[in-house]
Amino acid sequence: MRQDRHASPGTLPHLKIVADAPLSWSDLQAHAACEPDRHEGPTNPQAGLRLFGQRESAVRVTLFRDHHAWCPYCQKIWLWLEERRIPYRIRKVTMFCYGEKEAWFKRLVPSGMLPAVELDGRLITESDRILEALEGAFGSLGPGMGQPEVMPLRRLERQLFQAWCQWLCYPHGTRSDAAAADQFRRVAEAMEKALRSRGGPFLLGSALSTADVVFVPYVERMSASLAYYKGYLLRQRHPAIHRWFCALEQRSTYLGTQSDFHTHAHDLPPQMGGCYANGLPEQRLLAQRIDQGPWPVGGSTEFDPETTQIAPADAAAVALSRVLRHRFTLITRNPLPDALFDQALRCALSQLVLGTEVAPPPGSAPGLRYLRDRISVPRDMPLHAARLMRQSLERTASRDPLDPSAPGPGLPLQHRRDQDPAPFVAAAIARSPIA
Ligand SMILES: N[C@@H](CCC(=O)N[C@@H](CS)C(=O)NCC(=O)O)C(=O)O
Repeated sequence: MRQDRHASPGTLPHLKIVADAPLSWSDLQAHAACEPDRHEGPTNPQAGLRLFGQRESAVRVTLFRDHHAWCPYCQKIWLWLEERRIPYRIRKVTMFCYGEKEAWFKRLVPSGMLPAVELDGRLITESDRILEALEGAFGSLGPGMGQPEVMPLRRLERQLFQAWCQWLCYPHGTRSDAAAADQFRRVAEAMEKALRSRGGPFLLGSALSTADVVFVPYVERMSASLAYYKGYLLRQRHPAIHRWFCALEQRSTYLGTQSDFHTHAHDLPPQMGGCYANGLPEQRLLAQRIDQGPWPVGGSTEFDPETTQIAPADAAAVALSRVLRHRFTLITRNPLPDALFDQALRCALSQLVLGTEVAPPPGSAPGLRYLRDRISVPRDMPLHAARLMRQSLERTASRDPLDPSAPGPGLPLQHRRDQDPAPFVAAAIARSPIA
C-alpha cells in the first residue's frame, strides 16, 4: 500500500490510500457483518418466517409477496403484519415485469396477482380485503379499515394516487405538466391538512394506525418518482408529510420495508406503463444525482430528501455481507467475463470496507456500473448500505485504466427481466435445499 499526496494551492495535502491489489475473498469475509436473526430480529426482506416470540405452530398466515419488494400492495400487508406482530410465513412470487410467474402460484391464484394471503387455510386476494380479514382474525391496528375516521382517509389516498398517476404516467407539454403538478400539489396539501388536523405526526394523531399503513407504499413511491422525473422534492415541499416520514423512520418495521429513490425510479416504469420526465433543469440534476450520487441527492448536507436516518455504523459491513452471500451468482450474471469481474468486484469491496483505492482491471467499468444500477433496496440491502455500495462501485469504475467513464448496459423501461430472480433462487436452494 502507498499514500498518494494531492495538494491544491492553499490546502493541506489530502492523503489517499492506494493499494496495488484488492483483498482476497477470505480477507473480505473477515470484514462482513453477522447475519441477523431473520425470524425474531428487526423487520427484514430476507425472512421466510416471522415469529415475534411465538412458536412456529402458532403461525396462521402465509403472505405471498413479490420477490423484489416492488409491489406496493404487498408492502401494505407486509408492514401491517410487522406492526401488529402477527407470526407469518412468507412465500415470494415473481412479477410479470421481471420474470416467469411460478406455476404453483398460478394454480393458487390464476390471475397471478399479488399480494395474496392464506389465513387458516383460506386464500384471500385484494389488499383491502386481506387487511379486513386480518383485522377480523387478529384485531385492528388502531381504528380499522371500515371505521368512520379511516374511510375518508382511504378515499384521500386514492385521490392522491390518481393525481400522481396523472402527472407522472402521461406525456405532458410544459403547460399541462404544470397543471398536473398543481393538481397533485392540491391533493398533497389535503394530506397535509389531514395530518395537521389531529396534531400528527401520524394521520390519526400520535400513534401509527391502519390509515398510515394504507398511505405508506404510494407516498414512498411518489417521493422517489417525483424527485427523479419531475425534480419535485415532496418532503421539502410538504412539511407535514416530511414529519410523517420522519416518524415512520423511527420504526424498525418501516425501515425494514423502506426502499430508496434509485430503486423506485427504475422499478416503476414497467409497473406503471411509463413515467415521463419533464426535463426541467432541477429534474435533470436530481435524476443524475439519484443515478450516480453523490448522496444525499438534494445536494445539501442539512436536508436529505430520502431519509432522516443517519447511516448506521455497520452499513458498509452489511453491504459487504449481502454481496458475499450472492457473489457467485452476481459474477455469473455480470456482462464481464467471470475472472475480470471477480477481481473488479473485490476492488470495489476493498474500497468499501477499507477506503483503499484499488484500480480495477482495464475494461471493468461497464460491469461495475451494471451492478451499481441493479442494487435494489430493501431487497438486497438497506438504504444506507446501498448508498455506500453504489458509491464504491462508482469510485472503482472511475479508476478503470482503459475507459473510466464507460457506462454500464442501460436499464430497460418496458420490463425488468434483467432482474430475473430465478438464478438467485436456484443458488439459494443449492446452498440450503431444505429451507
Ligand atoms: N387491487 C389489487 C391490486 C394488486 C396489484 O395490482 N398487484 C400487481 C402488482 S402491484 C400484480 O400482482 N400484478 C401482477 C404481476 O405484476 O405479476 C390489490 O389491492 O391487491
